[in-house]
Amino acid sequence: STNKILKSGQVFEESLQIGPQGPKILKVIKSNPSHSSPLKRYTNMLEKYNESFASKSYTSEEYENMIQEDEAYIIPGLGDGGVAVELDSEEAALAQKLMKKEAFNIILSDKIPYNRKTPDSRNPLCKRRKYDEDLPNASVVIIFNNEAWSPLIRTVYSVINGSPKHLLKEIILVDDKSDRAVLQGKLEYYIRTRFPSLVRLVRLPERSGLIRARLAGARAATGDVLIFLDSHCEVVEDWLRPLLQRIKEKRTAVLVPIIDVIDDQTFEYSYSKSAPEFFQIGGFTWSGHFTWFNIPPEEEKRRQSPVAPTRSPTMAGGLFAIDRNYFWEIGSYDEQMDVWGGENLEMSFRVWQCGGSLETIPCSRVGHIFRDFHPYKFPGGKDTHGINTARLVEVWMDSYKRLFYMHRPDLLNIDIGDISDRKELRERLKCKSFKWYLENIYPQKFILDENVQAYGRVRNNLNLCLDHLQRSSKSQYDLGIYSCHTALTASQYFSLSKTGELRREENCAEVQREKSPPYQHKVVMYKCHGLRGNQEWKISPVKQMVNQQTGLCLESASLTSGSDLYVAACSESSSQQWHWDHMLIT
Ligand code: UD2
Ligand code: MN
Repeated sequence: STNKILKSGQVFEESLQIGPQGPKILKVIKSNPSHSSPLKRYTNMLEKYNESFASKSYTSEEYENMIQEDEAYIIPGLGDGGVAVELDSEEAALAQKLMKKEAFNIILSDKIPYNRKTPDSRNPLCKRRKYDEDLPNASVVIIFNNEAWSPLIRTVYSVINGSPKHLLKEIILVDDKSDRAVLQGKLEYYIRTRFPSLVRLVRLPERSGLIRARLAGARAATGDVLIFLDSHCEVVEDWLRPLLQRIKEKRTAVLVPIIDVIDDQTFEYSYSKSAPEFFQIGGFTWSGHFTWFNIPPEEEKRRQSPVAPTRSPTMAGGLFAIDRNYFWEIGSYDEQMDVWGGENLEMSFRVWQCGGSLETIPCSRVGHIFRDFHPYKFPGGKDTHGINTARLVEVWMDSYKRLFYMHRPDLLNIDIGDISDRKELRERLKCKSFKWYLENIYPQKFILDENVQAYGRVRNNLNLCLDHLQRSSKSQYDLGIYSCHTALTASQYFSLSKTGELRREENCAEVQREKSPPYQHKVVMYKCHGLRGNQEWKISPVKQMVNQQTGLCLESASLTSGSDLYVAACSESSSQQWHWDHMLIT
């Protein structure tokens, strides 16, 4: 499914990102012997999963007992320092079943202390940074819909324990109308007894989606700076001051911490121990998804220090800091976006195009549990990511929307609601064009049909076209041929760049010799390296596509639709002649 956010290091569509992984320390954990039947609790939880959503109220005493019972499962010291934990086999099997409902290991989460210590994942240079005494204070807004108990409570403890008292004005929990029983009276009781005054709970009268939930949190907030977090995060030492310091210096800077990965199975707090300076910044795909990419050399140079604010074209969306007044001035959010998805690119484009900046603050780090699916419902089963994205594309991307709709022609015939308010906002703020954004903020972004020699379908005389054959979600895949589609669609859309790359958005065609007889030369799509060599191609006068390193020609040796593509010794055969839909340079 493309309906999820990937962790830095995962492959999205055609983009391959490799994040160095720290060593894994596994600790096998037995059930807590002091407790009567730990397995029974989770078997019950699994069997009565639906019942746990029925709301029912209890007395304070009963809530207190439930909380004490939760605490009896906690194993002191477990997962401390962010080490990975493995459950014993019976519990692990049960955890796998619960994983299908919760999208993370809830049994383990329940056993790990709410206030476990996170490792110091920061660049050592961060310890030498100095911050002003006098910084703006923060309201931390944590929104949730049916979040499991222990990750939510751990997020709250982590923020409280990890932030200087005088800088944390309040924590605002926004319940986006969860129907889980534990998030009703028990949560209210917990907040009242465990953190009175500091934590406020805002309940939404109807399911509003994360965008409107964050707006409700922002309206309730009173601090100088808004910091939004997902409901399954843990902060790292001194995460807050670097964000506040930068906003003090630049009011229009919207900031993101480095987002570390909390493993959904082992709860390992993972980051690169060998390269603490390594992190990635945000990009996007023309299909409208967020991606990660490495800091380009120009930005490395501009920022001067590896711990200085690092400009990022987009943000993942869940974790960011913004001056509270600036949040409203710059257009807060598109209130008509539903449930999940798209708001992060909308805010990213808007902030840049309307005069602000988006920056990663390397000394601020926060861990997040990346889940493989959403453990909550999408009302009406709507593709909210698609619809929300179409809304932002219409408002912010000008004519570049053509590239989005090429991927999503289905969205051209769907009601995306009224966008006139957002267009007015863009007028009022006198925002710059998307072309300006691409040229100045994201010049690395490959534009499929601009500054290229040719683009479109690449067709031979048998009406077979180059085609990714639906293999493009892999980081590396064999290129194929398929009957040409009647319209230009994503799977057959190729470009020949100015530097001779035969490419798609992120991946370039290169030649690899097979390891077994008959040792043919296969055409493989691989991450573009920009160094020409095996990825350089030229169109010959007789319309061959010649690989510059091997001198071999693109050849549809097998004539059937759906087969792989090879290069072979160049000949004048018609199987080596390729016609591009659009030739810009002849
Ligand atoms: C990422 C972001 C997320 C959001 C999303 C794009 C990170 C780490 N996370 O997806 O914050 O920007 O991309 O839209 O960058 N929630 C509600 N109501 C809903 C749905 C969700 O309150 O109807 C809450 C949910 O409980 C969670 C937060 O919104 O706290 C984000 O949801 P998610 O964790 O499912 O999103 P994620 O991390 O996959
Ligand atoms: Mn999340």
